[in-house]
Amino acid sequence: MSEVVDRVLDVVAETAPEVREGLVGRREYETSENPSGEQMLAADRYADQLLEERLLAIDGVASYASEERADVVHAEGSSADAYHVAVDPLDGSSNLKSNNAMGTIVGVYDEPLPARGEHLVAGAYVLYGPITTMTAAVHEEVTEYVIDDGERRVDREGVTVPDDPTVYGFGGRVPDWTDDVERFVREEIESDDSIKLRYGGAMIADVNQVVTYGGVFSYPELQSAPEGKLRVQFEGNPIGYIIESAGGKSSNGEQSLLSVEPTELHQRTPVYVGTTSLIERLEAALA
Ligand code: AHM
Ligand code: MG
Repeated sequence: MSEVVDRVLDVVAETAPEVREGLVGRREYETSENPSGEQMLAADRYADQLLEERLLAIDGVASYASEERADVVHAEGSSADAYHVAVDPLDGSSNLKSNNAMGTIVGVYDEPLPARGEHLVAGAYVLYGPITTMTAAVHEEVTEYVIDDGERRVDREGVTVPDDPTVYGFGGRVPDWTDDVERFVREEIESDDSIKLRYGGAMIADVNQVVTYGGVFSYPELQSAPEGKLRVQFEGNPIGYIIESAGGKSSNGEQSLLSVEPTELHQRTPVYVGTTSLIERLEAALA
């Protein structure tokens, strides 16, 4: 297992500088939509193609699924105990227009997709910020790497989500929040003068603030979209796995994101992740 996971993380690190450099000149929208009905950028497609080709070439990877393609792509002749990789090639790509942060998300599952997050053996995200970093959870240990010239160099081992919440970011339009979500934000977060708003429109960048400072990131249930916006396989599960491995908590409002039973590859879910005590209070408020 470890060699395949290591190789996946190496390939993602090797590819990250190319994804980053490829952003230049790929800011325009394409005519086609992704399977979630969202417009794709040339940059989304470019990152997806690079990652598909390279991850499927790894001995021990049986299949590749991505937010940008309708169906799972299978490797030829892989063994029954091989792994299944789910990728959001360019998370937060609408930030490209305004030149703000974005990420790449990867989940390595030991079951064919769609699968519950409990079948993850590793989760990782690359953050294209001022520095390109990768945060990876393997064997429930979280490590932050700096990616330099396609190599990952350990920057911080044993990463944990701080116990004292400092930042929060909730997606969706406030008038579209449900009453329970709005009440929780008003009464339990905004009334606490040690917590401040941080919302940048790219989950990875916002989640990395929560991992760094403590707090909560959410794309919640909405009145117009009870399942929210983010997808179970590509976003909710890998981020839930990383946050839980770092001692935080993930939830769909009722239970751990990792326990959600998916019936469709592109299924959506409300996402609440962060400092354990805050997510526990949130689950109580939404119950
Ligand atoms: P994407 O994967 O298509 O980029 O969509 C997911 C992104 C998240 O990174 C982010 O949290 C959310 O969409 C932002 O949505 P909004 O623009 O509605 O705030
Ligand atoms: Mg995404």
